[in-house]
Amino acid sequence: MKPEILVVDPWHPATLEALDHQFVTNKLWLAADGGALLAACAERVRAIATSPFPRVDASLIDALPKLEIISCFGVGVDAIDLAAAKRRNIAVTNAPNVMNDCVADLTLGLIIAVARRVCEGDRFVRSGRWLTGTMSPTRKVSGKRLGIVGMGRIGKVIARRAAAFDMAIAYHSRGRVAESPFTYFERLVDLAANSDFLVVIVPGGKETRRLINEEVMRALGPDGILVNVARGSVVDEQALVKCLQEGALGGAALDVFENEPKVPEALYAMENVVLQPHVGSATHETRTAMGRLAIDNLLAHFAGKPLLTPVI
Ligand code: 8YV
Repeated sequence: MKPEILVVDPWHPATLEALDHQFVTNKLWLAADGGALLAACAERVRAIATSPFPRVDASLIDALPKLEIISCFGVGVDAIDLAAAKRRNIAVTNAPNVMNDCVADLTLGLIIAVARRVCEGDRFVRSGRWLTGTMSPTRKVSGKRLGIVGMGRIGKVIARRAAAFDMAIAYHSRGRVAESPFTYFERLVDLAANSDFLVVIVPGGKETRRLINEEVMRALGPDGILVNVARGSVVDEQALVKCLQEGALGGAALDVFENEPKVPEALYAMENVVLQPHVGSATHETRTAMGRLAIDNLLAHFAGKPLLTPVI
């Protein structure tokens, strides 16, 4: 008999198909009455399949008495109440590593896009403005100072790519990373003051909430560029808007926002800002690999084998 699971939100389509094949699936986001669906399947559901976006809180976990495992289609588990899961001895898995390349690729793309004003150049051509003028010069990327906030799995891959652009790389992390060849700044504000680009790639959650505050942005300065590919919660969005409006910060490239998919409207009109709809991992190749890993964790659990990528 196939195990019965609750799928909270729509995963990548091919992965959803594979889930349907391997499990009896209850799709919460499709239910007109979510509460009724939960009540109907609660006694049978042994796993939750979720992504980093919907909240898997204590009330959802506690509504499922037979729950054994939560598998997350993504690396960030800040939306899952890990303490509630732990209390019931429920396993939680995520999908790390397989997205490192794509998130790092997009990060370098965003650095170039914002510094070289790639999106603005595209708008310049499409609107016919090139016919009557030339775009003003932009800013060089190669050889500049890159500050990385979070020298974890993805931070390291970003650094590798940036090294090919002859960038001077420094970082701030919870602690110095053993054997890292890059300059370590104990204080984030000092890293910001010594960076042309500041890339944010730390996990979300309480510990990193609004880590990038007004002081950090002012230290980065009027020529500095902030790139956030982590979580919207890590940046104080109001302070960001204010610093950009005042010219205290030179520009920003943002793949994530505090209240996704809502983006502060003030950012829409700023030419020195590049906006993306949280697509760091959103390539066919990476989403397929993430789906495989998320499903393999479920299959390992139900086969009584060790989990591939356990969080707790
Ligand atoms: C999402 C992400 O997983 O992995 C994360 O933490 O934020 C993304 O890669 C992805 O958008 C699918 O929900």
